[in-house]
Amino acid sequence: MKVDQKNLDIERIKEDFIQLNSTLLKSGISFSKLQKTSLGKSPTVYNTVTWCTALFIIIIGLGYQLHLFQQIVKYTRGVRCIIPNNYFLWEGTRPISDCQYCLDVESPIILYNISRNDFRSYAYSSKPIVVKGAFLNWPAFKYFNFTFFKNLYDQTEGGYKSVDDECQFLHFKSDFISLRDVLSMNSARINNEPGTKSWYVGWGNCHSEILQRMRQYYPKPHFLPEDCEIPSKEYIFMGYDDGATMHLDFISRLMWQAQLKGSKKWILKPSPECEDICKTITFLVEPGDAVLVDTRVWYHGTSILPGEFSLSIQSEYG
Ligand SMILES: *[C@@H]1O[C@H](CO)[C@@H](O)[C@H](O)[C@H]1NC(C)=O
Ligand SMILES: *[C@@H]1O[C@H](CO)[C@@H](O)[C@H](O)[C@H]1NC(C)=O
Ligand SMILES: O=C(O)CCC(=O)C(=O)O
Ligand SMILES: [Fe+2]
Repeated sequence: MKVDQKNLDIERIKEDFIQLNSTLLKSGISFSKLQKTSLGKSPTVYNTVTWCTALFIIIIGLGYQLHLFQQIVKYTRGVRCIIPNNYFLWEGTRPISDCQYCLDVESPIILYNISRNDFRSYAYSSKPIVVKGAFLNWPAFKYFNFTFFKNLYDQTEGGYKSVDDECQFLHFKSDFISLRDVLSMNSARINNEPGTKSWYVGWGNCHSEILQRMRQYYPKPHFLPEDCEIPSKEYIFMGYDDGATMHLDFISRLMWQAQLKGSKKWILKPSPECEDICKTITFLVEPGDAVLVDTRVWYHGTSILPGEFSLSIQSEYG
C-alpha cells in the first residue's frame, strides 16, 4: 500500500472512531456503565480509552482492513448498552475466516437420535447443529428450575462470591448487578407477572462444589467425541423475552447448549468478512434440544417465545 493511501485510511479510521465514541455516549451510556458492562465471555473489562487504544494498535499493527472496521462500527451502532471491547479485541485479533463455516448455510443441521460414532463428522465442523430431543431423559430436564439454583447457591459457601470474583455474571439488558440479586428477586418477578420488569441473565458456574452438584443431574452429552475436553465451567442462561443481545464470544473452543425449558429463537449472523457471501439464519430450539454453534465466528443473539421461561445450560468442548 502506498504511504499516502495509508495516511488517508488512518484519517478515516480516526473519524469513524470518534463517531463511534459519540454514538455510544449519545445512546445514553455513561462512562461508569461502560466500565461495568461486559458481554461475551471474557471477564476483563477495559475502560473506553483502553479499548479504543487497543483496537487502534491492533488494527494498524495488522495492516487492518478498512472494510472490516466499518462493518464492526455498523454492528456496534445497532447494539445498545453493550461495551463492545470484547468484540473489538476479538475482531482485531482473530484470524480472518475463509467463510467455510457459513458458506451455503441456510439453516442448522438437524439431527435426531444421533450416536457418538455418527456425530463424529459433524463435531468440529463449526456448522450450526440442533440435536432434537437429545436431553429429554436427563434428570436435569426434570429437576432444574429457578428454585434449584437458588437453593444451590444459598446453600454453598462461597457460591455467590465465586460468580462475583471469577465465574462471570452476564446481565444482558436487565438491571441486576449480581447473581445474589437475581436469586433473591420476589416471586412475582421470578414468574414475569404483569407489572414486573422482564429479565434475562447468564452466569458461569466455576465453583467446584456447585459444578459437582449440578453435574449429578446430567452427563457429558452422549454424542460428543469420547476424547473431547470439557472445561471446569458451565454456564446457565435463564429468563424471559429479549434473551441475549447480538455478540461474539471470546472463548477458545466450540460450545454446546442444552435447552431445558422454554423455546428459544437463535439469530446467527456471519462475521463481517463473510457477510456478502453468507446468510443470517434464524431457528428455534425447544425443550430437550441440544444446540451447537461456533459462537466465536457467528454473531449470535437469542430471544424467548412470549410467555415462556427459558433455562439452558452450556459448556465449551474442544
Ligand atoms: C435410536 O437409535 C438407536 C441405535 O441406533 C436405536 O436402537 C433406537 O431405536 C433409536 N430410537 C429412536 C427413537 O429412533
Ligand atoms: C422446582 O422443582 C422442584 C422439584 O422438582 C419443585 O418442587 C418446585 O416446585 C419447582 N419450583 C419452581 C419455581 O418451578
Ligand atoms: O442462550 C443464550 O441466550 C445466549 C447464549 C450465548 O450467548 C452463547 O451460547 O454463547
Ligand atoms: Fe455467546
